[in-house]
Amino acid sequence: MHDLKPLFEAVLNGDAKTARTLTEQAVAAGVEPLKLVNEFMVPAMDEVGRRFECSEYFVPELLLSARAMKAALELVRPLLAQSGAQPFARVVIGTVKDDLHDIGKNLVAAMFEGAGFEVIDLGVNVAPEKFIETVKAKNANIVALSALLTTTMPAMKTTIEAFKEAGLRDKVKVLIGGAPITQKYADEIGADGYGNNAPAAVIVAKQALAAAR
Ligand code: B12
Repeated sequence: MHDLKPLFEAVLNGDAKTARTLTEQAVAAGVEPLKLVNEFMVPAMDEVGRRFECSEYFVPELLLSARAMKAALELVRPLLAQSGAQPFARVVIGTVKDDLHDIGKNLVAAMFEGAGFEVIDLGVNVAPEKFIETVKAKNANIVALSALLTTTMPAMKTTIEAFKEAGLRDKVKVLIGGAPITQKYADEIGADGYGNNAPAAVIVAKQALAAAR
């Protein structure tokens, strides 16, 4: 049996090269891709989240682990798609209109992927219409909006309003985040959830989905 603890450690330590190599080797040795994700990569990101929560890890470590996770997932994702494994849920994520900050958003996207969500990342400066179009086309259940500027925060409200006008507000859970965002703001604009870091994004997404079921 292949010893896969080093894969867990490579993701936890943010060693993308080793994470990729070990994943390649495990796949070649016939280890089931879903097992790699569920038993080694996701637990590693859970541990990263735990360390972040108790200030043992900070943003640089989070970014490195997220990058290692992405490097390993890139190899596994096509295999998972082939095996017909259903994603936990589908998230459309993007930084709102006129905002070009994407470091936090990328981290949130990687964390969602790590937690088994299918992620459609629209990038930065995303107009409300683009979110709507993509949610429709992909039948997504979650929209995750990121904003880092006080001047672009209102675009979150505009996006939620646009979902209402399109008659789609009941079909998706809208989560928001970014440095200037607060729970109070989320409540004010009628978002379904707010998280102040990437692991929290996954937790609020799961809570929002559970509340809808
Ligand atoms: C890096 C950076 C840039 C880079 C962005 C590079 C990139 N590819 O992202 C560059 C240089 C391009 C940039 C440009 C500008 N920036 Co800037 N930037 C920053 C800086 C230093 C760090 C942001 C960052 O990446 N943080 C690290 C990440 C990991 O944290 P995060 O984004 O907050 O994300 C975490 C959480 O918020 C949460 N989260 C994020 N998104 C989401 C989404 C959901 C759904 C959930 C649940 C959670 C969640 O999870 C993440 C992970 O933990 C901040 C300062 C700061 N301390 O925030 C200023 C800052 C945001 N920028 C600022 C400004 C003013 C600008 C400019 C206007 C500067 C200028 N005059 O040109 C431009 C605007 C460009 C534009 N139109 O967007 C101001 C904003 C002030 C304000 N109150 O609005 C800040 C606060 C700096 C300051 N103190 O003045 N910037």
